[in-house]
Formats: sequence, structure tokens, C-alpha cells
Amino acid sequence: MKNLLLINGFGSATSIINELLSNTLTDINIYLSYPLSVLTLAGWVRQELPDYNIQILDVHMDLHKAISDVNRGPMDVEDFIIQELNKVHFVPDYIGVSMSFSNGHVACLKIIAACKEKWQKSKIIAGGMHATTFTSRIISEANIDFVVRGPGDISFIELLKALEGQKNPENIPGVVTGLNNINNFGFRLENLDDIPPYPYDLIDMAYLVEHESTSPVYEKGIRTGLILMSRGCPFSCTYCSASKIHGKKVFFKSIDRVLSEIEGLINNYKINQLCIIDDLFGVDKKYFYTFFAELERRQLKLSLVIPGGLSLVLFNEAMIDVLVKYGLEAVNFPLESGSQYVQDEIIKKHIDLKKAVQLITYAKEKGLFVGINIVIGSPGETQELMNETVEFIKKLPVDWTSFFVAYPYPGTRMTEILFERGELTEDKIIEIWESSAQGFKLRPFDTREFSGKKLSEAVYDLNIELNFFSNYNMRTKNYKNLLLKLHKIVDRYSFHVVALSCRAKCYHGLGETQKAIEDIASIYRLITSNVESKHMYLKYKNRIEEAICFKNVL
Ligand code: B12
Ligand code: SF4
Repeated sequence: MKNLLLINGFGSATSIINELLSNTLTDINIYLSYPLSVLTLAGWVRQELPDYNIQILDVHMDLHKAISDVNRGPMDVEDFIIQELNKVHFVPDYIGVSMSFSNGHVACLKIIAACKEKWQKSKIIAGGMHATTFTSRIISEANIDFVVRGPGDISFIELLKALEGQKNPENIPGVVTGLNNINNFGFRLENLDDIPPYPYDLIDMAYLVEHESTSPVYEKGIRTGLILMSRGCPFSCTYCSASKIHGKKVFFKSIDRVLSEIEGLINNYKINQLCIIDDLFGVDKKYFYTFFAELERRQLKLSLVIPGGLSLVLFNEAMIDVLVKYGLEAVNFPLESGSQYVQDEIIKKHIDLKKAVQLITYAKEKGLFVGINIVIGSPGETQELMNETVEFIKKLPVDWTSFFVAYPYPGTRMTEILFERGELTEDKIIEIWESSAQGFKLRPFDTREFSGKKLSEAVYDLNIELNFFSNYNMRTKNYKNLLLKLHKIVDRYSFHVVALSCRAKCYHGLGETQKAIEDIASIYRLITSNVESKHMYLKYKNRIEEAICFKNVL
């Protein structure tokens, strides 16, 4: 009988975790979702090595619980880790740590160090996206015994069996034992139906279904289940590492398998929302149409969340129709850039911008709430190219644009370029992950095109200008639509005088004079009582005063 502890590692910088745990960040801003990597591994171990005791420690979920707990006293990441390890009810022989997120690099190493200190004899195995794309640094860590590079399904079991039999695991595909076999890579499963059922009993599903937070709309009563229908992505966007583990060839679960997973989630956990987490949802059109036809045939009605959004390369009007018919209300398109040159030569996403306009317009005409993502500051993108994007967005009928700075993850072509140019080093990049503000709105390093400060400011200003003052709904006087978003922002960021000024303008446009007066009064009260509000007002004074210029005639 062996004891296996599986840890779903941190995804945030220790600075962020410390801020969250010290109760200084009032905004709960970590995403919570199903820890599919450790669930998958636990499923394999349960099937192949049935005499193992398995415990999953989802530190990410526990962090979410801790920061939501209003009665909890302040603590730091070290206290939190001790508290977490005290929950382990055996002495583990093996500890598998999923290191998926580079931002969690340092925090994961802290938890690994604490494990080694507590259980000196346990073997520690790291895996996941970050461990696969930053292997030389991870395997050089004294506390880590092995790294599993690539898919862990088969390699992990083979590794455990080898350790059991006291055999040298260095020739097992995917098992990295040192710098000598650093390129070792795991087997890719071709038949995803071979993946054993997820052992949901090992995680706190009661909490998870209620608090899964990939949905842009967080509503009470929503119970979210998650499915992954495929692995792999054929594309090569320069800022993304997705294909580094599951490859460019896409493999699928059978539709029957996926539907029985969904039915299981409905029957056992009463889910009413389905989150689809595939890297490239819709990559196989026949599969897409069959999947929705089958959902309808079995009368499985669930609201849908697709965090990765809809690819503007793959999707077409007919596919949008299917989603609308199924009941989708909001859609997100990862457009990333409004410059054809940036699309084709820099980020290599190859979206045809003419098609993008067509499809986005179509989605809007169908009554969907349309969001797009934009990434700025990739190496090679100049101010002129960025301006092209801004001009492009100004003409789009979108409800909301989420702006991000291009962020350096290992295993991406973009990061390679920054290394080649000498603008980043491995040490510097670790500092960046540690310093990063969640949300990826800040650029903590300079490139030849932009200083970090200038780029961070540009992202901030673009958000203010394009989502507020010249938002599409503002320009087209569709105030009701804009109000939906503005209410949420004012609720969440009570200092936000820009949102208040735009909300006042919307109320005025709708003839709701009293509410407009109240928002204007709040603006002037806030700028004398709140430093953040005052700062924001001074920065955008002209635009705010323009938005509420009607105030003199009220
Ligand atoms: C689901 C998902 C999430 C979930 C969280 C999942 C979780 N673990 O808690 C949510 C939606 C919350 C999320 C959020 C974010 N995500 Co995310 N996410 C994914 C996604 C789409 C799928 C991961 C997954 O579950 N796959 C299915 C499982 C079965 O596959 P797997 O994880 O690869 O696991 C296999 C192997 O890696 C290996 N393995 C994994 N762990 C271990 C451990 C051991 C011991 C062993 C032996 C093997 C092993 O075996 C597994 C089975 O084959 C990936 C994309 C991708 N292709 O990886 C991005 C991805 C991991 N996310 C990414 C990012 C950047 C984020 C965010 C930072 C985004 C943001 N802007 O806020 C946040 C951070 C969240 C946080 N924790 O704070 C990046 C990470 C890049 C990086 N180097 O950091 C990825 C790779 C997306 C991308 N294209 O770049 N994410
Ligand atoms: S960004 Fe999306 S489409 Fe591009 S490589 Fe990554 S997963 Fe594939």
C-alpha cells in the first residue's frame, strides 16, 4: 500500500497570494476551476495501481476558500502552506505537483520545499505546462526528484511502477531525471476515451460547482460542470504554449463519452452550466455540429461558458446560429490584434480581419453580448501598428474589449524572441512572474518598441477610452446595454469616477434624471474623499466633464 499526494499548484505570484491572504486586496480576483490535471492523474493511478491511497490537495481551491472567508485572520503564504500540509492524512511516499502556471513558479517551489522538509523521504515529481516548458530550471531544484515532461497519463504510472520496482526511470519517455535527459517527452494518448473517469470524490465538488469562476457572469444559483473534449491545437500563435504538451494534432473524446460525462455531472452534482475548456473549441466542425445535435436530442439544456472564446479563424455564421439556438447569450472572440500585419507576421494568429468584422457584426446582430480580447506589445509591434488596432476596434460593434499586455510564458516563440534580443533572461523572467499583477495589465520590463511604463499606461488608457467614453454602445446610444456592464464596474470598483460619469450619461440618455444626478454627486463627493478617485478624475478630467456636460441644465 503506497500513499500518493497530488497537489494542484499555485497559479499566482507569492506577492499576490500574500496580499490576498493579508486581507489587503478586497477584490477576490483569482479564478477557480476544475483541477483537471491532477484529477486525470488520480484517475489513472486509481485504475492502474488500485492499492494506492490518493489524496488531492487543491491549494488553488483552498486559497479561494481562504480569501472568501471573512472571519479569517491575516496570514502569509508560508502560514497558508503549513496549514495546507497539515490537512494531509498520511505520510506520502510520492508527491506529484502540478506546475501549470508560470506565475506560480516561486509559490509552487515554496510548497515543494515545505513538503520536503516535512516528509524527507517522499519522492517529489513535478509536471504540467510550466514544468514542461521550464524544465532545466525545475529539474535543477534540489527538492524536486523528477519532472514529467508532456502528457503524464502513461509516463506517471510508468514512473511510479519503476520506483516501486527500484528500477532506474531515466529511459521512460517523459521522465526527466536530470539535465542529461532534459528533452525526454511523454506519450500522447490518441484515444482520449482511454482516460479513466475523473475521481471527483477526491475534491470538494460541493464548493467547486458553486464557485467555478471562468464565467464572465458570476451569478448565485449557477452550478458549473467542466468538460474537455479534445487535446491539442494545430495553430502556432507566438504568445501561446498550448501545443507544447498536447501537440498540434487534435485528438478527441467520442461524443458518447463526453455526453456521459455531462450526464454524470448533471445527475451527481446538479450542474446547470457547462464550461468547455478545450484549447480550440470548434476545431472539427462535424464534431461541433454532432455534439450540439446530440445535446438537443438528449434534451440537455445548460448555459454555456467557453473561456477560450470562439476562434475567428474557425467559426462561421452557421456555427454561431447553433450556439444562439442552444441559448448562448454572450460570446468572446480572441481577436488579439486589429492589424493584419500583426496578425500574419507578429502573433501569427492569421485571423482575416475582413472575416472578423463580418462575424463579429453577425454575432451582434444576433443579439449576443460581444466581447473581444486584444493583446498589445508583442515584440515587433510598433506604435503605428498599435494605432491600427485602435482604429480597427473603434469601428467594431463590440460591447466590451479586454486589453492585455503580451506576457512572456516559457515555451512560446514570443519569449524566445525576447531572449534572443537580450530583453529578457531566465532570472529576469522569474522576477516578472513574481512581480506580475494579476490580470496582465502591467508590463514590468522594457522592449525596443515600448518602455514597460509606456505600455502599461497605454493598456490602461485604451481600456478607459474604448470601453467607457467611446464604447460602441455609447456611440450608438444603446445605453441599456452599456449599463449592464457599468453597474458591475461601479459595484466592484467604487472609486471609478470614469464609470460613474458614463453611467450618469447613460441615465441621462434614458431620461432617468434622478439617477444621473446621484451619480454626478457621487463623483464630486469621491474626488474630495478618495485618493484613487481624485487621481482618476485629474487624469481624465476633460473626458469626464464632457460626459457629464449636461449637468448644468439638470
Ligand atoms: C483549465 C485551464 C485553466 C483553469 C484552471 C485549471 C487549474 N489547474 O486549476 C482556469 C480557467 C482557472 C485557468 C486560469 C488561468 N490560466 Co489556464 N489553462 C487551462 C487550460 C485551458 C487547460 C489545462 C488543463 O486542465 N488541461 C487538461 C489537463 C488534463 O492537461 P494538463 O494540465 O496539460 O495535464 C497533463 C500534463 O500536463 C501532465 N501533468 C500536469 N500536471 C502534472 C503533475 C504531475 C505530477 C505529472 C506527473 C504530470 C502532470 O499530465 C496531465 C495529463 O496528461 C490550459 C491550456 C493548456 N493547453 O494547458 C491553460 C493554461 C494552463 N492557462 C494559462 C494561464 C496563463 C492562465 C491564467 C494565468 C490566465 C489569466 N490571464 O488569468 C489563469 C491563472 C489561474 C490561476 N491558477 O491563478 C496558461 C499557462 C501558461 C504558463 N506557462 O503559465 C495555459 C497553458 C494557457 C495558454 N495557452 O497559455 N486556466
Ligand atoms: S492561442 Fe489558441 S489558437 Fe493560438 S496556439 Fe494557443 S490555443 Fe491555439
